[in-house]
Amino acid sequence: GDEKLAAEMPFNETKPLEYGDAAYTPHAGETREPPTPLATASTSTETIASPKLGDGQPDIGDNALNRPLDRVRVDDSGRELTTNQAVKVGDNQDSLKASLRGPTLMEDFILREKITHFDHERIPERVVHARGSAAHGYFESYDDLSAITRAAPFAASGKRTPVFVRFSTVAGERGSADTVRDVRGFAVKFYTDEGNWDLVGNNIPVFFIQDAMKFPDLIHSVKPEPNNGMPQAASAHDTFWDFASLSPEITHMLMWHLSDRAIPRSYRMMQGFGVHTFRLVNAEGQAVFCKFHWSPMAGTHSLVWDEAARLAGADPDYHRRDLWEAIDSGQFPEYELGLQIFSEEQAAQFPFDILDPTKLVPEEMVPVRPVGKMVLDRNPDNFFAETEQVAFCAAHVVPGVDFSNDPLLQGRLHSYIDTQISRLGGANFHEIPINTPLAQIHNNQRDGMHRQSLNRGRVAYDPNSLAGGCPFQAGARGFVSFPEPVNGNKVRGKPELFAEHYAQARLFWISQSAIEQQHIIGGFRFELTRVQSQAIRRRMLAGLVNVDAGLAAAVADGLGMEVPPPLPRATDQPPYDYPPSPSLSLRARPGHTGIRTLRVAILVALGVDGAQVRQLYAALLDDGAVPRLLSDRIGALATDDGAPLDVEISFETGPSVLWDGVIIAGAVPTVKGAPSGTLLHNDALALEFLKLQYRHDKPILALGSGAELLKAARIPRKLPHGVPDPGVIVAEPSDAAEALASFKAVLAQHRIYARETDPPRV
Ligand code: HDD
Repeated sequence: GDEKLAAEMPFNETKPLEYGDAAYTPHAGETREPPTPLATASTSTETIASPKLGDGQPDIGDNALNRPLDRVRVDDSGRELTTNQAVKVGDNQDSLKASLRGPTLMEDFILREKITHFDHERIPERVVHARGSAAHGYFESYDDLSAITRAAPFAASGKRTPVFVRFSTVAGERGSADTVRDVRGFAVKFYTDEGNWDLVGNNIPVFFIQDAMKFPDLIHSVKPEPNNGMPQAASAHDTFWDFASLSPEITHMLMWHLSDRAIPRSYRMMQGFGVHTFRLVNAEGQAVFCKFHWSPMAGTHSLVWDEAARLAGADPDYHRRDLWEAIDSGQFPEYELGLQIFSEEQAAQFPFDILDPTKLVPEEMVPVRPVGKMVLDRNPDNFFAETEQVAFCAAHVVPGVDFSNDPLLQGRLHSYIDTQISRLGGANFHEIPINTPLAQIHNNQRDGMHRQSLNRGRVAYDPNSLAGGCPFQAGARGFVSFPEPVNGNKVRGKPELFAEHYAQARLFWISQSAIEQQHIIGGFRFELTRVQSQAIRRRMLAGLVNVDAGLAAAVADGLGMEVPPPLPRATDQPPYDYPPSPSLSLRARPGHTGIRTLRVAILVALGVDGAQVRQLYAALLDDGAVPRLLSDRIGALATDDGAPLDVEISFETGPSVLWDGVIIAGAVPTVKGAPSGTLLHNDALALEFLKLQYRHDKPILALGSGAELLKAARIPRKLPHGVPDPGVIVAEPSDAAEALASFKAVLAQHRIYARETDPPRV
């Protein structure tokens, strides 16, 4: 009966059911065809003919929330100042007083409005990931993946879905430095045709803990200690390592956290991972397991620790600026999305549990299939409105993507929405423009703080007849949870394979290059040196013995300690012996962008060869690099050919850590007043600049008399084991073109790690 009725009498046209007694009650999972084809957000306009709402043709199909962000953009150019009630303000300098030297009047609503608004400008920062930077862009699917998933972004080859991406550090407060040692957040909001999908990941594919129950403890341990609020944005303190040394499940994550992954060169040069095992579901309801991988086209590159620490002072906004400038200059960051897809049966064979977020699926076991690319091509208009107010929620999925029972993920499904309510001041945070889906929102949720939408009509309940049953259930067109059978007793506990904590930590360790291993040892040494409690250091070393005896010995040596006996293992099962996985090394992804966006300092001074500097500068620009002229002070610099050079940055404002490579220009001592021979050799800042370029493994090109400055800075031309350093290039001005080519080749590799000794030579 109901179905026949629906077919004959379309909803929303005449509302035939409104006064009848055939009130329609949808059943769980029931689906009906909509009366008119589902139109897209931008074109749909439904006519409402109910006499109760008048006979106009309101645009009710066009959800005001979904119009482009233009509707909330404000441009003040050419406009007069107003209050928030749009009353024009004549004087924005002086408050209203009872005579010039008298008290300010309570009546001054303009002053009070301005101050009141100011008093409330801040919202609580995120409890984790407070410090972040974001950009708009799109995701483009390479293929039609509908055989695997019905998720809208993968529906067709070449299909584009808008995205907003926020990168972040975890532990630091909103104003903390970008380059601290930390995990980086990699959160992507896909505005799909079928609603918002948030893939809230990190730049490391595993996590510290196995169960959401422990998240508050983990975070309390790493955040500044609660008695004195120190240290800021650092894990190198007793409470974190106390927690770590008592939670052996953390071991695999620690190997990544102490590696160069935790000090990326740029948000543009790090991977991203969904971490958990997810499910992809196709239109037939068939499901596979999936791990999400983002890989940067610019390759994976990192800072070195000494550099990262100095950068925190030289430019606390280093990563934020890098992202902004790259997009601003049209060098759009790109990442390829890859999927590791596997079946229940495969999962059952793995030597680890796929529900355990401290384990990864080695690429040798399941290859990563590239399925699309993401391009970030637009900076936000307003940091607060977009980057700060964007609300990612691990529970935001669309039809075609589903969860697994990973107990960490399950807890996240609750936490994110909950935190937004306190952070963004109420349940309507989905109406903040940056959070609003492009797809239509239609439901019977109403009211609450800061409600924006003007839901029409008197019906805000379901089932109803007065609104013709609208909005009605979408049934199979809607989100249908994968019907995984569940059986068993309620328990608090873990599956047995969760108790094995070291095999994949060891896998990571043996997959690193020698220099990467040295950096991990250095990371442990630094952090544990900061730890004051001997007992914590000892417990930590005891855990490392279970990863690798050599690692434990090297860290113990750095701390002046004996290697303790190994920490007892939590399971009697022998750990699985993984072969090395080369893809776990940062070296596995050198990138395809050459020297684009890399920053090159050209050191100049009075007496420099002007024509040559101009040539070098132009050649680097041509390749998309960012050359800048540096000297002891800025401004015009006379040169031999009469045309002055414009020195852009001084050593004190542009210290070495801000540059990926350096060129020392040669002198031509024909300029009046110029010193003959070596330039800048009396400037300690210039010498320090070169030493740090060397210590941080960056390429150095010295032309002509520039070689003298290298000598003055005592830069060795040979690597520690005696062969020539490919990144210290010295050439006569006549060979400048060839030398520049060698310099660019080394620069594209970023660093000459073979230079490193412990302690450093320079
Ligand atoms: Fe989380 C923010 C990533 C575990 C609770 N998380 C947050 C952000 C990222 C991640 C990238 C910042 C989003 C943004 O830019 O706004 N979190 C992860 C990953 C995890 C993880 C990859 C493990 C695989 N998180 C995790 C757990 C819990 C939370 C287990 C709680 C049980 N995370 C939150 C939060 C935050 C958050 C408290 C703080 C601010 C926010 O959500 O919006 O809900």
